[in-house]
Amino acid sequence: MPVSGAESPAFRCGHVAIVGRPSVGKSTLVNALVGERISITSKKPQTTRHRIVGIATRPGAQAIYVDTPGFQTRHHSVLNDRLNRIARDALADVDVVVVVLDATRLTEADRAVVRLLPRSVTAIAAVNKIDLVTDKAALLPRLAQIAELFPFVAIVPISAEAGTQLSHLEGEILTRLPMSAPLYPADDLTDRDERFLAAELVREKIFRLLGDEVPYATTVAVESFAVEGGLRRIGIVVYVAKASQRAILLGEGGARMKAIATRARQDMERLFGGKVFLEVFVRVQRGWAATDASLARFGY
Ligand SMILES: Nc1nc2c(ncn2[C@@H]2O[C@H](COP(=O)(O)OP(=O)(O)OP(=O)(O)O)[C@@H](O)[C@H]2O)c(=O)[nH]1
Ligand SMILES: [Mg+2]
Repeated sequence: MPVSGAESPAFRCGHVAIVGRPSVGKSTLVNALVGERISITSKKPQTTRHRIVGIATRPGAQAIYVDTPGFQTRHHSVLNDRLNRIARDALADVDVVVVVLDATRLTEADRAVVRLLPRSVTAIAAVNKIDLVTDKAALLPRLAQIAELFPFVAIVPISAEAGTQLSHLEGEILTRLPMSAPLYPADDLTDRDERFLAAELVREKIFRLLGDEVPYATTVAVESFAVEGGLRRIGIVVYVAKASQRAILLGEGGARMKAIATRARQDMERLFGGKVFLEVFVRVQRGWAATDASLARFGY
């Protein structure tokens, strides 16, 4: 139900799904549109594992962005199937879909994402990472190629990281939202609580600081979260699938884990606006990603 009704008759509000193949910059875009780092990002594909909402309230409009895991069809696992399902489900009941594409290359995975779109949906193509395109003339044929994929209502070249053309993209989105009172208070930035954000920040540092194997064998859970005045005491458990991964995560004399925890704590302090005392434990939990039932236990 709308939070406030009658005072702004011309208000627009609606849900905007952000979809695309892994690593195209969906979460970076959501963060840029919201103006706060609420969704974690990294160079590694499938960093995002949950549906997470970012809220941006402007004069006359509120966009509720639904960030999703990267949709991919190449690697099959119970977790990947789950991530694809989250991405697919996010397309239901939204007012606008933003398909994020990479200006430097269009792949079969991009086409697979576009095939998920119902024909009737209002879809905008955000062609991201234009800062990496040195030959701007190469952009035009790419945009023409994208126009062939789907009847997009707009195709907007952007750089989510550099902030290029984001207000243009936002304009295209907001004008297509239905007339409605805002669904969230104006200062809400996400639907997720601090516990979730804290766990995600630890997972982000693992994705950023480790190689290609361990992040995918890892999940994170909050064990304790207590607020004492301005101080938050947070205990987080990182689960890995094997003892060898635990050793890699800890690093020599625990140095790697220390770096992960320090960076995660600094980000938490900034995001929550207060001091954080963070403890991180690493436990081996064989098969945490093996079945739907065990994934559900870990919040997937
Ligand atoms: N050069 C450049 N890099 C970008 C841009 N946007 C995002 N990136 C980088 O691309 C990588 C992936 O970004 P994410 O936002 O995590 O991508 P994602 O689509 O959410 O990825 P998944 O959640 O794994 O599906 C990160 O290293 C970002 O810093 C951009 O506009 N330009
Ligand atoms: Mg993401």
